[in-house]
Parts: sequence; C-alpha cells; structure tokens
Amino acid sequence: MTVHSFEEHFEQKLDKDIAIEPRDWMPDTYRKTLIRQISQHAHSEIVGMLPEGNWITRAPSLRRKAVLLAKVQDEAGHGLYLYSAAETLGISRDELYDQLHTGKAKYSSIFNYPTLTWADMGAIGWLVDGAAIMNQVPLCRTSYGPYARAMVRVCKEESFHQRQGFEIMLTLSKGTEVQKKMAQDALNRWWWPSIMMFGPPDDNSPNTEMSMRWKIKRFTNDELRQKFIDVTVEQAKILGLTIPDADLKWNEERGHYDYGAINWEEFWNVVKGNGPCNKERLEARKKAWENGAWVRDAANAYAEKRKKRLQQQAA
Ligand code: BYC
Repeated sequence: MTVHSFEEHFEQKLDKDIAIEPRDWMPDTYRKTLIRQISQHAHSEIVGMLPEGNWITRAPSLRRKAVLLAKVQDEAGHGLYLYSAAETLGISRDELYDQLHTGKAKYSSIFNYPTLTWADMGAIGWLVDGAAIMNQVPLCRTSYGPYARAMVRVCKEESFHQRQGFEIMLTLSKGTEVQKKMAQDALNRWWWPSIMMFGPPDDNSPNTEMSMRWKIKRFTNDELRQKFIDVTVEQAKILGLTIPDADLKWNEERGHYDYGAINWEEFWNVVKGNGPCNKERLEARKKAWENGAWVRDAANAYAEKRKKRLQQQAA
C-alpha cells in the first residue's frame, strides 16, 4: 500500500465508525493527540486519588470509609487502564510518568482544589464524577479502540461514584442545619471548578476541531458543559440546595439553562500550575514515585531471575 492508500484506509474506517487499532496506520498528529489526551486523562485519575484519599481516615462511619476506599481504588484502576491504552500508541510508562512529574503533561484542573470538609466527598462524587461521566460516556465511542474499550469499564464504575456522592449530599441536606450548611458550602466551592472541567469554550479550544473530525471527541466542550448543567440543576432541586449562579435561568426557546460568566482567568491560572494545591499534588505524586523505587527494582530483579531460569531450563 502507498502512504496515500494508507491514509484513505484510515479515513474510510473513521467514516464507517470502525475502530482504529494499535497496528493500523494512523497520521502522526492523530497518534500525538491521542497520547496527549489519554495520558492526561490517566494522570487525572491518579492525581484525582489525592483529594479524596485525604478523607479516608476521617470518614464518619465504617460504611462510608469502605465505600470511599473502594472509590479511590477504582480511580487507581482507571489510571492503569488508561496508561495501558496510551502505551499501545508507542510511548512507555516511564516516559508518561516523567511528563507528569516534570509538568510537561497536564492533568485535570479540578484536582488542584482542597477538600476542606466531609461534604466535599459528596460534592466531588456528585459534581466531579457527574462531569466525568458526561464527558466519558461519549468516549466509549471514541475512534481509537483501546481507549474506547477502557472507557466502557471506567464509566460503569463512575456511575457508582456519582451515586455515592449524591447519597452523601442527600444525607447531609436532609440532616441538621449544620449538615445542610456544609453541603451548601461544598456546592458553592465545587460548582464553578466542576463546570470548568469541560475545558475552555469552543471558540478558544485549539484541539476540538481536529479531535471532532477524527472522532476522538464526540461532543465539544461547550456542548458537554451545557448537558451537565441541564441535568445537575434538576438534581440540586431534589437536594434542596442552591447552585451559586445568580444568572442561572431556564431558557424556553433554547430548551436549556442559561448560565453566568465563567471565570476563565481562574481556570488558566490553575492549568498553569498556580491553583491552591498544584504544588502539593505534584509533590505527592513525585514522592510516591521515589518511594516506589524499591518495588520496581524488586519486580525487575525477579523478572530477570525468572528469565534466566527459563533460559537454563530450555538449554
Ligand atoms: N484541566 O483544546 P482543548 C477524572 C487543556 S475526570 C486541565 O479544549 P481538548 C476523575 C487541554 O489539555 C478528568 N487542562 O483540549 C473524575 C489543552 O492543553 P494541551 C479527566 C485542561 O483535549 C473523578 C488546552 O487546555 N478527564 O479523571 O480538546 C475522580 C486547550 O483545551 C482542561 C479527561 O481527561 C482541564 N479541565 O479538550 C477521579 C477526559 N481542559 O493538552 C478522576 C478526556 C482543557 O494542548 N479528555 N485543558 O497542552 C477530554 O475529553 C479532553 O482532553 C478535554 C479537553 C475536554 C479535557
């Protein structure tokens, strides 16, 4: 096949919604943008363990502790599926971690905010995992096979995460005055960062156009943000909590909620590394990497020894 026919074959697969697989020919820029998106997604899962991990020892009951522990473990698993999917594109795990540790690769802005009270566990599950589901369900149909397949399992687990968060919020909002206040305070702090998670507005999103054409993204940032707001406003009504946006209003003509101006300056500031917890999060990941050196060394030594034994047996 000529380069031209390779390209044609790739385009035909995209047109027919046939998944692109690791051994298929793909444009270099398609490979690069996938590595960028999948690895940033993986880093987000792993860094995302930190804000909630902060509350495992202080969960208010054994049941809450067990549920939170399971959720945080799920996130480690999501990171592993995603790193494995990125590796199928020809980048090593070491390189991926290095990009995170040197600040070359991004991770989601949302995980640079602190978790101040137990209600934050509710708000994260309800809003952050809710936003993640909205973004990730369409990714089950993303054009790259290994990424799409990883997303199927991730989304199943995310729905449990969202429900456990909503249940915490429901319990608090139906509890004492103090508990209700805690829930409202958590909603006030997490609402805007959650709607920023979907990324910059479409007219300022350099990657969207190409990613939509390649069917990596199935919806634009603003489309997903609107869907999330429409669904979540109704859920807030069930909780009896108030979304902290004075301009939030149902628009009959559009069939959607209108919402107030997003502080994009805050978003870019966090993305650039200047959010409340950026330094702390990166330090924690680097420390975990350094402290894990002996495990990697031991695993390598064992693998080496086993290889030698097998070679001796075969000789
Ligand atoms: N934070 O052209 P754009 C989760 C960057 S959920 C930081 O629109 P794209 C979890 C973007 O990378 C969170 N950076 O980009 C939930 C780009 O910079 P580069 C993870 C952001 O890729 C609960 C630049 O801004 N989910 O893991 O077309 C518990 C311009 O943006 C953000 C995913 O990663 C942000 N929020 O669209 C635990 C989902 N937004 O790379 C864990 C998969 C944008 O050019 N990813 N930037 O230097 C996606 O769907 C897309 O990558 C995005 C951004 C919608 C996030």
